[in-house]
Amino acid sequence: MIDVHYWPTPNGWKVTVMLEECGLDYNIVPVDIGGGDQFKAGFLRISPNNRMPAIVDHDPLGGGEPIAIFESGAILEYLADKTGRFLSQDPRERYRVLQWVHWQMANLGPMMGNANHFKNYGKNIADDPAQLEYGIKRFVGEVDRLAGVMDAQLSSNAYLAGSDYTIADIISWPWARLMGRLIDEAMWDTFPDLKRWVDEVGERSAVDKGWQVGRDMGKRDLSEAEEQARRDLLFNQTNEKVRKAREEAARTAS
Ligand SMILES: N[C@@H](CCC(=O)N[C@@H](CS)C(=O)NCC(=O)O)C(=O)O
Repeated sequence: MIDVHYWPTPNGWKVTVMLEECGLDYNIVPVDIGGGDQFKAGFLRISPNNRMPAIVDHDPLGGGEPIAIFESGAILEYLADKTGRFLSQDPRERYRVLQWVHWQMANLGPMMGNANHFKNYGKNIADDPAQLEYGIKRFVGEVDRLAGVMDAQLSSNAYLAGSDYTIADIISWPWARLMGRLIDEAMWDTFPDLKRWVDEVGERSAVDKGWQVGRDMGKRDLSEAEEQARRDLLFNQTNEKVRKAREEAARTAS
């Protein structure tokens, strides 16, 4: 059995989609990131960067003690190696896939995360709209550039890393499907091959099942003050702020 430390966000969906694609049994361990679960000592032992997703495989590849892994790219690579699916062992094919996996981890995820931060939470993080302007321009511009990179690749390939569906697609789809919300929905006309791929991958039953896992976890009736407290916990983390959150998590656990 694999424990998945999870909250329903694009980075979390990558793992549930992969587990569904591979037909592996898993157990969801909720990490309420607005409530501070990512600062609890037990979670930090698995994921020292205080970010989910993370997994613990109790029946690990290679046998022996359970294996704990954080960072979604490493998790997908591990699950692919464990099942022999969606990542070839042939070096040429393997690195064709892994370069897109690393591309997603270093580009699409972080740029979309930052664009979302400035564009959708802007009014909560800065009083002066001018303060937000550069952040929006920079990061939405990067998302637009990355949409072009994907569209060009997908204009001559069925999938991101070539003719086969691989972990490069599984890791990129949960973010890519949300690009219209950051750029604007009309963008899909500018990037038709990206749109074709987003629709086609989204129609896979494992993908549909995986991204709906824990859909209601994040939905609660919260007051504006409670919403603000959750945002305060998540945004602008410094060492000092994380240290205090860790101490608070330890206090409430004991
Ligand atoms: N590179 C990491 C990113 C993970 C990440 O940013 N997770 C967010 C949710 S999508 C999180 O756990 N945030 C908690 C926090 O900011 O304290 C991965 O792909 O696993």
